[in-house]
Amino acid sequence: MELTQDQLIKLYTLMVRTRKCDELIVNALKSGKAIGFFHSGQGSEAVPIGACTFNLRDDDYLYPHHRGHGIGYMLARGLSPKPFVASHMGRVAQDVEGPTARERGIHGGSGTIGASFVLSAGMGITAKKNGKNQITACFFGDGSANRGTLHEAMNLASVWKLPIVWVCENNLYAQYMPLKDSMAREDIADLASGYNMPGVIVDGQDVLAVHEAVKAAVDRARAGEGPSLVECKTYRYRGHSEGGPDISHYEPRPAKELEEWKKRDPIKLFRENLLQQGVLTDADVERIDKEIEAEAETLEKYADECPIPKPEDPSVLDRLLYAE
Ligand SMILES: Cc1ncc(C[n+]2csc(CCOP(=O)(O)OP(=O)(O)O)c2C)c(N)n1
Ligand SMILES: [Mg+2]
Repeated sequence: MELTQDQLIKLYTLMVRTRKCDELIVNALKSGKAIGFFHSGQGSEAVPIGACTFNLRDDDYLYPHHRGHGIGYMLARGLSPKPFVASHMGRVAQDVEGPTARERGIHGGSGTIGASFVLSAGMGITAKKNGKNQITACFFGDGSANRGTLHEAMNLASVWKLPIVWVCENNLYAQYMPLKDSMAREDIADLASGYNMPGVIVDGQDVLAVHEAVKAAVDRARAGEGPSLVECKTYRYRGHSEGGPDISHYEPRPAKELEEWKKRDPIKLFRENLLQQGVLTDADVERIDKEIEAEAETLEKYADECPIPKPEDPSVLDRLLYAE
């Protein structure tokens, strides 16, 4: 099914919102307002937005990738960004409208990368047993693909024809390690043949290409034909985490590489496409930017007023994550 004009505009708007929320946290860390760490996802917004916005049902299960601390997935699933912003400021979100993460099948980001492979296999079994044609979508990075848990989970999923869509956000680095120095093959999609499932490579800067590739994998899983692997080739603009070095091994990451990838920025590419097709006008682009800028300002003020959690409150973790 072709996407409607409204759906195309929604994809564009969600990518811009994802970028803005990410920038908000980066800036808040710099000014000392936010606490803790942050793994920016700037540059790879097309992956969560293209994959999740129109392909998943509300009752599907989802394990997000850690870039942007999952904000793209949350927005694509219709969640409010309030808990995301408040929790990065060390505060507990108040008056949140809309569904919770758990209500939209988001079963967590774990600090242990690669844990989600086996958890997804478990939720794949649940989805199959439920008999309601649900699927499980599992997002992971190129570095995580070197975990042994990938083998256990992908093998079992294939043998039992579990309704799982594996999506790799390949940004060419795992922390400070370039993929070319840590993996025997160049393409993660090649792993699929070892587990007797389809594996495709997609341009991760092209939101429509991501949407289409993941749609085919979701359709296959819902039809009971088993799992598939989609590898999205993308890049991250910022270092591994804020405040840390932006290096490849012990050298700064090549400036030329970043420059080349920025020419194919996913938001810029899609904006140009929509302007060319007449789906958006320059005035629309400006209006969307202004609306999202205003939303970010409101979110920041809102977070300032949210309470700092008390350690004796037993539900504090749940409320920080807004899981319940
Ligand atoms: C099991 C485990 N090993 C190491 C880490 C530390 N760590 C956190 S993110 C990361 C890099 C992951 O790389 P990749 O999967 O490519 O995702 P990216 O950060 O590039 O998006 C590492 C090594 C961890 N959190 N868990
Ligand atoms: Mg990576």
